[in-house]
Amino acid sequence: MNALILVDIQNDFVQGGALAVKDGKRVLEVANAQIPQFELVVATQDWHPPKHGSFASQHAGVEVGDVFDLDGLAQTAWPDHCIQNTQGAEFVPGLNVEGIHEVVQKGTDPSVDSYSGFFDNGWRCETRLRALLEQRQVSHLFVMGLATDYCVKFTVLDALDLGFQTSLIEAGCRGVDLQPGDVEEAIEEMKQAGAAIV
Ligand code: VGL
Ligand code: ZN
Repeated sequence: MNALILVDIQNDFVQGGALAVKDGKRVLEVANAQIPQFELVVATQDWHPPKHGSFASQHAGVEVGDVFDLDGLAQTAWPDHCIQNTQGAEFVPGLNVEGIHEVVQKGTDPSVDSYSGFFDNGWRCETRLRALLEQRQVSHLFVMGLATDYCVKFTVLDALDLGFQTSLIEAGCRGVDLQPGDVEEAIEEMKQAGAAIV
């Protein structure tokens, strides 16, 4: 059985959002075209408490884009984004939310960031994503969304690690490209790890 994983298609990651990804809204049409083709559609949501440790605003002298130590892990500092129950954390209007069967939220622990839909960045805690997929006997994942070089990449790498056959729907992804070339590198990394790029 196949499942579609929609990664973080949320207001803060598209035009006008706190951490807008260039052309982020372009993933909507791809998502809406794909959704009806899957028996199981799972959407992840970045879902931070207001004082999340990944926010530059929480650390004196740390600016957006800096890398600092957060509880023993190298952490990129982000603007405040995807705060629980705010408009920025909502799915982008126009996304076919009726076609989404399950929503998995991540990034709720203020002390650790969580790019992957499966685990936090320290692989300390797991979301319910794997259990949900195993319950439905899913073997093949099709992954798309925002952002290619962060949440999409880490979701794909964890999925492969967990033994899921994994395909990246490239046209349905857009990236941050904090450093130019990051997106290309992320796609290469997913490919090397065994993802099919479709
Ligand atoms: C993401 C940076 C911080 C993402 C989430 O969804 O790719 N990136 N939080
Ligand atoms: Zn985040």
